[in-house]
Amino acid sequence: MPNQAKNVERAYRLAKERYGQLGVDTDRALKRLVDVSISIHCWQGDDVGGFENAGGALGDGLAVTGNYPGKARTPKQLRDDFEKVLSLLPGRHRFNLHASYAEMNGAKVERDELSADQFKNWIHWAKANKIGLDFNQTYFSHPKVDGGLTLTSPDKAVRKFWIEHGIRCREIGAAFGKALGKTCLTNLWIPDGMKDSPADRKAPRERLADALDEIFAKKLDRKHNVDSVEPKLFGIGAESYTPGSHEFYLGYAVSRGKLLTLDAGHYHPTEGIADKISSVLCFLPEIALHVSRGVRWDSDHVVTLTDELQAIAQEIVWGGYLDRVRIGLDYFDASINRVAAWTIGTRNMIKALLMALVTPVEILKQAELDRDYTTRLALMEEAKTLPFGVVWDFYCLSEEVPVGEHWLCEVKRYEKDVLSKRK
Ligand code: RNT
Ligand code: ZN
Repeated sequence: MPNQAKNVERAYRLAKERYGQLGVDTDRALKRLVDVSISIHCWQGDDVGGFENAGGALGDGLAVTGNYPGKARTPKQLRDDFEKVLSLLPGRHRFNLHASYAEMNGAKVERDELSADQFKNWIHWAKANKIGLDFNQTYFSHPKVDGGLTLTSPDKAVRKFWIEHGIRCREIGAAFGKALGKTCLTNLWIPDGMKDSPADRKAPRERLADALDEIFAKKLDRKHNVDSVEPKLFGIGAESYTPGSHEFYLGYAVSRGKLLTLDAGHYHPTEGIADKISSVLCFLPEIALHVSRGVRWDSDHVVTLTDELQAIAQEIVWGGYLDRVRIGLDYFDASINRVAAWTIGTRNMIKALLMALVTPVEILKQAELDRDYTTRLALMEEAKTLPFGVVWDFYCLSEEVPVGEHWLCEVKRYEKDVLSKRK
């Protein structure tokens, strides 16, 4: 190990010099990066199961495939697994909970009656680990989902139940923010849609807008909680119509002062979210992201270091938007070790941000202003083979987390000692 550290440091000195020739200060890039918190989704740890009822198949537009052993079955196990993940990540990150991760402690509380009481262990744990919490209403995996409909249901009683749930969750979010001194993002996504062509596209959208207005009626201190709405194109069983579409929620967010959550899997298969970032940030002070990887559809594969991921990171960094984009992850793969799935995806997100931070973008932007598109393209391509990996290794070393593939040994050991013993 000491040898490895020495080598990484030596390589870093050379890399720093190389980047310096292009006007990039790698030390400064790392200082910026360490302040970026990724909101890591709890649901990778247990296949979006939650703790309201034991097990329970998913549905309502969501599908998890795979049965790798060792998934977290209790809140304590999920917390232990996530602590393991945190120990493998440079930087300080957040945990993103869903309402279905409430802890009932023997007294079942319905979703329209939830309060911070059911989340006190989460708050306590977050405080002890000095991490922030984010939150989500859970509008799926529940008997009150009315044939795939929640806030858009024509049944008033169904809508009322889910409106109340929305209200309760915002209050829980505010309690998180207040207790932890870190603003909570409460993100609202509903599965509502139609399998086949609807006769009325208008009424469900009008019902949704009204329901949202009721949910958001109470003003909360923006220091404690901010709200976001998450559009989608289609889901399994909702292939023909989604009332909560991109245009719907963009209009809603702009007119009501809400954040918009761009999920990388929620658009047409060849449509990325990177180009949407600077567009919507012309009109919204802040947005949220669900960084994901769709393979042929919104399949929520583990985030890998794709061109799309790099494009997202470039837009955030090169646009100077690091303070206006709440970066969150959203994927779930049950076919591999779940602690590894979390670690791979999050390390990739951080890597992509670092890559963007050490690109000589000022030179690229100047070439563009000079209409010298030849230089822009040439340098963009050369930048791809700069010694980025060395800077990444040095970052992990200085953050005292495993360098390179060494994190995998720790996950394998954890699997052997802990995960494989779970029944
Ligand atoms: C579904 C949305 C939503 C969920 C989570 C579990 O398509 O992306 O964000 O994945 O709420
Ligand atoms: Zn999402």
